[in-house]
Amino acid sequence: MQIYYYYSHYLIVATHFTVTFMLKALPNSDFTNVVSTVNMSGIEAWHMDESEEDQKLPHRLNPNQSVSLKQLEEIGVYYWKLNADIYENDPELQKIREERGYSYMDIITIHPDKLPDYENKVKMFYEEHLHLDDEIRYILDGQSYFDVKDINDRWIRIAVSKGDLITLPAGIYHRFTVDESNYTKAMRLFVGEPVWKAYNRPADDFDIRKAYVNSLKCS
Ligand code: KMT
Repeated sequence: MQIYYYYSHYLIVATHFTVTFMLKALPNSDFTNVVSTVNMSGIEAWHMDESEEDQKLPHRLNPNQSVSLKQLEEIGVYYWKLNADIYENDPELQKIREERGYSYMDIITIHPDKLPDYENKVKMFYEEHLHLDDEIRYILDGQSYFDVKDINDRWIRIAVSKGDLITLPAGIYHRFTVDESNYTKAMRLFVGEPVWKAYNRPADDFDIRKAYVNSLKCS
C-alpha cells in the first residue's frame, strides 16, 4: 500500500515538473498561448456563409467549417483566455500589458442603452476595414463576433465572450458585430496613444497592408 502511495506521489511530482519545464522552455508568447490553450473553454471560429442576412446571426456553413487557433495564428490573430472577474487586479493581464507595451486602456460597453447612436455604430463596425495598428480587445462581459479575412479572402468568424483577449494585426481586413444578445463589454488596449481611425476596403495601397500581405507570404 505504502509503495503505491509513494509511486503515485512520484508520478504526480514528475508530471508537474515535466509540464512546467516544457512550458517554460517555450518563448514567452508561446508559453502564454499554450497556457491559454490548456485553460481554453471556448474560443470558436468558423468560415462564414455568403448570406446577406442579419449580421448578428452566426452565419455558419452547413456542415460547419471550423477554424483552429493555429490557423488563426497563421494569419496573425492571437488569443489568450483570462479571468475577467479579476480584470481590475489581474497579474496575468498586467504581465501581457507590460510585455507588449499596452499602456493605454479604456472600456466600451456596446449595448443599445449604453452606446449613443447604437444601430449606426453597429453598422459602422461591420464595414470591412483595416487599422494602421493592432486591434487588441479583452472581452469583460457578453459576447460578439470578430470577422477576419483569411489568405484566400474568405471571412472567418471568431466568437468571443467573457475572458477572451484577442489581437488582430495591423493591416488585416476585419469587422466586428454584436450577436443577437446586443451586449458586449470590452477593454480596448493600445500601444501608446490610441488611433481609432479605420480605413474601409479598398485600402490595398497602404504600406501597412502591403507589409501584412508580405508577412503572410513569408510565413
Ligand atoms: C472599437 O474600436 O470600438 C471596436 O472595435 C468595437 C468593438 S470593441 C469589442
